[in-house]
Amino acid sequence: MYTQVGIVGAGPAGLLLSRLLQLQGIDSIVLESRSREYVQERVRAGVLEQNTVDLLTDAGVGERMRQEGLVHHGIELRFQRRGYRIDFQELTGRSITIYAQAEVVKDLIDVRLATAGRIIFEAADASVHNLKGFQPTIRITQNGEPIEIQCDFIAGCDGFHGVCRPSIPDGVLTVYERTYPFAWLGILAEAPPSSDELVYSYHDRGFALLSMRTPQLSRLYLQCSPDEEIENWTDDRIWQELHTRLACADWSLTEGPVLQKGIAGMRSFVVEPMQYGRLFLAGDAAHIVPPTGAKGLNLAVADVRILAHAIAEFYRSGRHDLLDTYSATCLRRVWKVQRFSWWMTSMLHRFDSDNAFDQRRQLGELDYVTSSRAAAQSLAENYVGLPME
Ligand code: RFL
Ligand code: PHB
Repeated sequence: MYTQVGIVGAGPAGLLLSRLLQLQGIDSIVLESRSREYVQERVRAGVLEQNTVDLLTDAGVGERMRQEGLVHHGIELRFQRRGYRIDFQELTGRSITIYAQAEVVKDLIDVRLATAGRIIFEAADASVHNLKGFQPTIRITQNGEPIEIQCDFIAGCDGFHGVCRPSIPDGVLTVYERTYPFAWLGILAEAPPSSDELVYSYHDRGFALLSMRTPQLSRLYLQCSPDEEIENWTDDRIWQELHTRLACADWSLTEGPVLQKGIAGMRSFVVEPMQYGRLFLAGDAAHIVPPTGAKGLNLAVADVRILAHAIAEFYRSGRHDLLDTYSATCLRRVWKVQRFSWWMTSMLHRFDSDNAFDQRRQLGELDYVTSSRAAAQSLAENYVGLPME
């Protein structure tokens, strides 16, 4: 089997890349280890930057997002039982859209399958070979049969636990990493969101976040210990803790049946460079941000936009300078987004190692961000998404 671009992973990065290439007349095959149902139901991100919304719209996958997505013009920062709004529209003229990652994935799969796109689900034992040669290959097993796919390029869009990044020989990549001494316990609840906009709350007992998916579905998070067992968190205990940490004057939290719950660890992670020979890493395969800035999905989208453009230019003109500079181009944005995600995380979470000074300093920072236009504008500019270069 031959394809111009072999794409490992049918997350947002791999699927969007496949769509952007198709629009340039470039053929690809997407190889995914999980089933279609699994990737379409996975509960993940929910916040789309305006850049992401614009790109999905331009790629012809914006229709349902425009109808069902919730456009938000700000967020609330809450501390010491008071809420302070950061008005994105006024500070930046831009907005964000709440639309679940699973819906983005569904829309992309639908459009690819409707346009003769090739996606192989439940592709087992993926491995990548001959990365420095002119024709790298991907091997998989499908229904017990081995398959080899010859490619001009391979896109490693297989997430943090994928096979592409570990296939790069030792000594090539430099890893930059920070783990955080806490995790997020997240729930999806059948309850109308208790606020029109997202609420990020700093509390003595730890961070809490109120988000949403639809006018009927709330998504809520609590900072917890990374070795916490989900079994120890009954629904009652979760709601109790949310009430405490989100408490605010003249406001109440609406409860509802918990449909899903889970715990996710937090890390900041980058590899440099994001390419090796004809293998290009994109999205979580190359970098992870803690979720506090809502950037992971948006950063994956920014990578594949640059990669699709570089590959298209190569086929159009034979020029490979954009491919050669792919990693450097992406990393400029990656590090700015890493800084923002780390900063939001540090400002809003309780660290066990913090002393009374650190807590006062955090409150000073929250007071500054919510009272200085310059500081609020900096948060807003990053949250809605830095301009695409
Ligand atoms: P994905 O989505 O992990 O997709 C990778 C795909 O590759 C497949 N795969 C393989 N396929 C074949 N062979 C193999 N050996 C394979 N190994 C893996 C996987 O099954 C999967 O389908 O990576 P991608 O495309 O780079 O997308 C990244 C985003 O998913 C991620 O950054 C975001 O979900 C992060 N994130 C958030 N990002 C935002 O922009 N806004 C948010 O509000 C936001 N909230 C979140 C988040 C991530 C969270 N968790 C669970 C980590 C909230 C949470 C709780
Ligand atoms: C979400 O809705 O899942 C969400 C929102 C904002 C974040 C992280 C996750 O910062």
